[in-house]
Amino acid sequence: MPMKKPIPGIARYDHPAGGWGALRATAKAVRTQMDASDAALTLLRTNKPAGFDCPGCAWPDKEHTSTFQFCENGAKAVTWEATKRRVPPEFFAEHSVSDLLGWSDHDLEAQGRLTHPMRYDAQTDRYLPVSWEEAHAITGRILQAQSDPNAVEFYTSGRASNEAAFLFQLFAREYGTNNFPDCSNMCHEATSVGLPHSIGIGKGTVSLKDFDDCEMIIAMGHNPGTNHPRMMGTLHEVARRGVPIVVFNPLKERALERFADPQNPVEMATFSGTDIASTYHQVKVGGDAAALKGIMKAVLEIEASRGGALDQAFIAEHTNGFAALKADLEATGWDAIEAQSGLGAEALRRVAEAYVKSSATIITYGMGMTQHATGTSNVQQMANLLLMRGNIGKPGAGICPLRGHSNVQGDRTVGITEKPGPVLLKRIEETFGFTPPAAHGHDAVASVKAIVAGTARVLISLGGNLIVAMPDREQTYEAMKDLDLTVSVATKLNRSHLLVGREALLLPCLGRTEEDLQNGVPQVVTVEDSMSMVHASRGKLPPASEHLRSEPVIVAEMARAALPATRVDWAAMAADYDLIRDKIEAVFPDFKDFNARIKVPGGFRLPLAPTQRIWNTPSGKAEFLLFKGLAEDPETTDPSVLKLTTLRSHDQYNTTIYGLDDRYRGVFGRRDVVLVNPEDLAAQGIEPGDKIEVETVFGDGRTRKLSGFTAVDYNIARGSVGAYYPEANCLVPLGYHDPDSGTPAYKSIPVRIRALKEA
Ligand SMILES: Nc1nc2c(c(=O)[nH]1)N[C@H]1C(S)=C(S)[C@@H](COP(=O)(O)OP(=O)(O)OC[C@H]3O[C@@H](n4cnc5c(=O)[nH]c(N)nc54)[C@H](O)[C@@H]3O)O[C@H]1N2
Ligand SMILES: Nc1nc2c(c(=O)[nH]1)N[C@H]1C(S)=C(S)[C@@H](COP(=O)(O)OP(=O)(O)OC[C@H]3O[C@@H](n4cnc5c(=O)[nH]c(N)nc54)[C@H](O)[C@@H]3O)O[C@H]1N2
Ligand SMILES: [Mo]
Repeated sequence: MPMKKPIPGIARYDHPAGGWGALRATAKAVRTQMDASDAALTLLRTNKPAGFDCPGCAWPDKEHTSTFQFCENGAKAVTWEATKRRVPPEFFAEHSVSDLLGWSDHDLEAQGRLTHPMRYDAQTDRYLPVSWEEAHAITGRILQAQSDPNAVEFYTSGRASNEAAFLFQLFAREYGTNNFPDCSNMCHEATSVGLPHSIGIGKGTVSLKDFDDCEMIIAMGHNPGTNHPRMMGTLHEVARRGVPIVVFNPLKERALERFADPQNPVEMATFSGTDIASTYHQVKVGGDAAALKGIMKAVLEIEASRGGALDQAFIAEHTNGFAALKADLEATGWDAIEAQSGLGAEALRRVAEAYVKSSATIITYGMGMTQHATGTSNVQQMANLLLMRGNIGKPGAGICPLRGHSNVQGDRTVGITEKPGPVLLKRIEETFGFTPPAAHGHDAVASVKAIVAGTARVLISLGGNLIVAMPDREQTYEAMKDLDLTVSVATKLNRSHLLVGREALLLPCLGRTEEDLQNGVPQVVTVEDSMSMVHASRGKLPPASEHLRSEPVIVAEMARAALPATRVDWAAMAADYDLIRDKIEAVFPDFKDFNARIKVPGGFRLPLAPTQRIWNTPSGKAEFLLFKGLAEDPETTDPSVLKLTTLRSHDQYNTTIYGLDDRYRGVFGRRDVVLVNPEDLAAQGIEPGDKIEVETVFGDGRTRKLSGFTAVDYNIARGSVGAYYPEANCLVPLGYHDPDSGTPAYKSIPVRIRALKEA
């Protein structure tokens, strides 16, 4: 066999994930990459309950002690915020906005923390310092000048605390709009929209305790070794109990194969690890619905042949729609299931055998399931499978979406929703004495479409990097220039801040790690994790600059400036966050005794009716919901069309790029790669290491290309290719999204690849 030519930066990673590699990487990141402040280092070293909620992920904390020392990506998230580096006004004096637009995402954020409020000056093409008062006066003036409140978009990124998010939605609603584009719209909206129809609530139903009691886990479309590192401790324990963990993922993700727990002295001393997945199914990108339908069909076969596979009593008492599901599954052929999922009928039947043996199963899932044109139905198919055996509302069982940002779930809970229901509107009116708008507003896709169409005039962003996170930047970058105003509340500089409107304000805020004093009194904020636990978070570190203000204060001051006739006592709430929480409780009764209950370490759990087998659906029952056919994307008979999925590397947090390695996938020092199955490479006449062009096949008359990336032969399902987000976002059409949840189909874009001719 001819020797394979090496590809620069591409190697194999054969060690277990975690282990010494993670400890070494943590040490390196903290010391060199991040330039962490001394105070942050002390905090990480002590490994005591840190007081603030880790901004890294939304997985709950077991004893409520954040063990950053052992969580590589938690430590990175903290030190990235608690860096010594600063971006003062002198930085902006030196670099024009046009210059900075030429920098990489990594370089922009790596400059450090923003220190002063800044205002864009078109004459010099620079951000210049501005006082807080003047900045808010500009916002106030421009908002008051709008003839239609629906021309303003209020974007929330999921790091915002409950308190900041609650004030933000109050501001927007008193101003007169429900335009709430939200990072959730790019993330778990399919869960928020899909699960209420199935089980009556748009959230997960399991608690950490259920992982102690479960007899099987089905893990679909998530990569916890990188994105939910604290979950690895849980999976490691479950695997060591001998519980089957069945994985569905087009890529072989190292941490799902084998993991060494840095807190396990034996594994560390012996350089060993634990197998996590009991079986690993490399489903095709966009083949999960077919795989789920296959498993359900096989459960029905078992029921027909020997009985005992279905929980008949549960189905009869608690559900609707089973007969229709059964008829649909019986009418679905195995050949089609195999073709669409890329998995064999026998493999899916084995999953069904294991599933009917388990009396308590949890399904965990992430973006691999939601970011599809059928994201909402995909989520509902997982609920169907669970309902067949009564796996909701009993110990050790349930559905477990892995949320993204550390408070994305909480932001939704406290009112960030573009489609407010009558109860929410009534309670806001009763509590604050103004009538909030009832008409539905914009989600993320609708807001970006409105920016492109020119009907949106103002974008106010509470954190995040909206325009880089969203699809189709060729259209959106240009459209931003025409806005009357962009306001960005942020900790660090990113590209969205450089896409300035006619007026642009960059407002630096405290991060979660930093002490928040109001009138000398330390304030706490609250967050809700993936398992509906609400708890307090209290920053400890000294603020990065004396000019920073907290997010609740910034929102309250903006609101006061924009709403001269306001009914809300913004100043009082900004001075004492207990008062914000009193109002949250008044609007959302589930937060009863809010201030008292967050004093208990670990906080409290919001009520989850399905855990009591109470179904808040119109029928009062859980619903089996059909997925029509098997295809998640428009069907094509052209074998040269592949499905591109966009991925996070191990060294990034969404659009924040910490570094250029993706250690577990064996990619080092670069991100300009496209991961392709070797047979697909051969079929297209491409050699591993060739420079290629990727082109979207969408048929809306636009050309979307990514050129010059290197093809890497990779262990990925046939017909599927992978590339990193956000680089690949230029290939995602803004118009290609789940119609129910508005989630862009970031995880299955039809593309063609071809080798570029050597120049
Ligand atoms: N360190 C770190 N932590 C993070 C983040 C981060 O960027 N960095 N981001 C946070 C946020 S906002 C979120 S939403 C979460 C994201 O956490 P994840 O949901 O884990 O997100 P992704 O990395 O996008 O990829 C998910 C996995 O889906 C697989 N996949 C891709 N396409 C398909 C498919 O069609 N079917 C199936 N079954 N699998 C597929 C990919 O191979 C990958 O393993 O993590 C949060 N935590
Ligand atoms: N192709 C593709 N695109 C995707 C995805 C994908 O998988 N593939 N994933 C989608 C998902 S799941 C998500 S959640 C979105 C993420 O979209 P966003 O949430 O909009 O993006 P982030 O990259 O998390 O935002 C990073 C910025 O947040 C700011 N920031 C950090 N901490 C704080 C803070 O404490 N307060 C404030 N005010 N600002 C802060 C910093 O300025 C930083 O630059 O991207 C989506 N886009
Ligand atoms: Mo997310």
